[in-house]
Amino acid sequence: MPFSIPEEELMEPGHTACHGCGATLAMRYVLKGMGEKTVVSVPAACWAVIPGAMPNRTLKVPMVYTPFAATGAVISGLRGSLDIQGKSDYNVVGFAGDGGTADIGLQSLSGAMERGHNVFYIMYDNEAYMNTGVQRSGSTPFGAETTTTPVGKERNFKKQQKKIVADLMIAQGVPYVATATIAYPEDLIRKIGNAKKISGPKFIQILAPCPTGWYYPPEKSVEVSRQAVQSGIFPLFEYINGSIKVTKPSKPISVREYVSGQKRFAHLDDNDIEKIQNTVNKRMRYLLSMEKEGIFVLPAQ
Ligand SMILES: Cc1ncc(C[n+]2csc(CCOP(=O)(O)OP(=O)(O)O)c2C)c(N)n1
Repeated sequence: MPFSIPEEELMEPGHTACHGCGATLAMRYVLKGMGEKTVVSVPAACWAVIPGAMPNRTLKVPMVYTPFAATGAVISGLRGSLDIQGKSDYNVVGFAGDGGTADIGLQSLSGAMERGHNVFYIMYDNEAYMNTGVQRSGSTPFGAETTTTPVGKERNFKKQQKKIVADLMIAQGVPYVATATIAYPEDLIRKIGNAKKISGPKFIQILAPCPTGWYYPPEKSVEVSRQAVQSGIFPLFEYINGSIKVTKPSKPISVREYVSGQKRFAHLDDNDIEKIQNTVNKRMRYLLSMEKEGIFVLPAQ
């Protein structure tokens, strides 16, 4: 069946984000996929300030602000209260940054998913704590410079690998897990549509490039996001109940090309880039083997 992007906009102009903010497009596309019967919960993050102050608000749907660590708990409660009110047709969406997901909110997220609530958790992944000034998170990739991993003479860039929260969600039995990015809106919105068909917890990780923290020109956000997919740095996949479908890059590029446009990687030498390329190749091979073999996990329920 032909797929078309819904015309209705649930995000209005006038937000307070930086120029070129990938996270604003992520929210816009997520809401297009969700529709107006949606309640969003946002923890401390860029998106806590992006909608602006009352009475000026960017979003046409209700939004609940939560403490940094609490998104999973709050969406569990929202689901329960809407169901009691007979509003089970409303989508409950947690929309949190990578710091609020991979680090401080992980226990709350994991608990909500384990309890099996019928909720969506969207991790918008700009790969650092951007709202407070580009500090490293568990989701910052190996090699990146941040304000807490300043390169200097010691080459003190981030030495740990990116924590892949989507894999953690699969491992704990979440029935729907996908990755998406703002360069491919049809893919993103289609995945929201597929997730809506599943009753239970759903987790989608959206790469949302950040010109302010990745140090590239703001007009390049969509291009950088596309390069992340085409280089294999951020593979797109959709996992439903044991089966995973991986999108093979249509016009593959090298890791070198991806990192060369972002100043957060400017210090990397040939060895570092080769190390990242090897990791990317191995990860893609792993995902493709999972696509072939299927993934066995104990179902959550
Ligand atoms: C318990 C607690 N610790 C620290 C903060 C300060 N704080 C507010 S937003 C933020 C960064 C959020 O980073 P992330 O979740 O990655 O979202 P982003 O800002 O990148 O959108 C931090 C550290 C806070 N609000 N609450």
